[in-house]
Amino acid sequence: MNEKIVVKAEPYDFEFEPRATALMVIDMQNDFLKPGGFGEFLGNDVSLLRRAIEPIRNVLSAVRGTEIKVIHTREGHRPDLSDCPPSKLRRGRLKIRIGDEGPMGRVLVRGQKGHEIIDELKPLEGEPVIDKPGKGSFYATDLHLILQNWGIKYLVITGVTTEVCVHTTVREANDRGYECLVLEDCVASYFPEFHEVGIKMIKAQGGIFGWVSDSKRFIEAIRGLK
Ligand code: C5J
Repeated sequence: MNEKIVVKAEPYDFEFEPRATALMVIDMQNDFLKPGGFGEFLGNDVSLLRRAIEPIRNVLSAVRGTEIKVIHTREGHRPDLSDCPPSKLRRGRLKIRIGDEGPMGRVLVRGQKGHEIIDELKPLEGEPVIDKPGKGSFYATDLHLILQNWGIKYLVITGVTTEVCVHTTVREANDRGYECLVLEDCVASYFPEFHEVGIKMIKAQGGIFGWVSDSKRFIEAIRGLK
């Protein structure tokens, strides 16, 4: 469909072409959302992130079967940790660090249970999963290449955490020329106050990093695409 769809959003309506749009689901992994993972070892209450699961699930089922592409990311490292900066390994002086054995296998290591995307949001065949060593989804990954090959101009952003991997990705995407729409109820933080300010920062100054809407307004806008 060449026609543009309009979503009610802030700071003003977001217009996008479905065939040039990708839905990104960022880092919805056991390590961040389940007890006994990296998020908990950092000292966080991981239950705070669960509020995003149901809205993301609704958006995924609205988007699947339309021209809008779906792409997932996971934060984590090679088993030999050769892609993990020593600064990241040291940071926090944690008792259980990246690469150590935890209840869900080695923490934040690819191939381990903790690194997997949560059961509720498992990727379907044909939906690429980008493994990233950093917070930003573009850094040291082939995300930009895939999006360019698909002709993507617009990104609909969901996932965790609002002020860390979501924000870093939105900022990276913005500098690469993508128009980003963040769905407020589909992103979450261990710190509700950071979530609130993080969302405000995206849409301030005329949408300095992009637009903000929510799952209901987005789903309403794409009703009729299937
Ligand atoms: C964090 C992320 N918070 N996915 N990672 O360490 O936001």
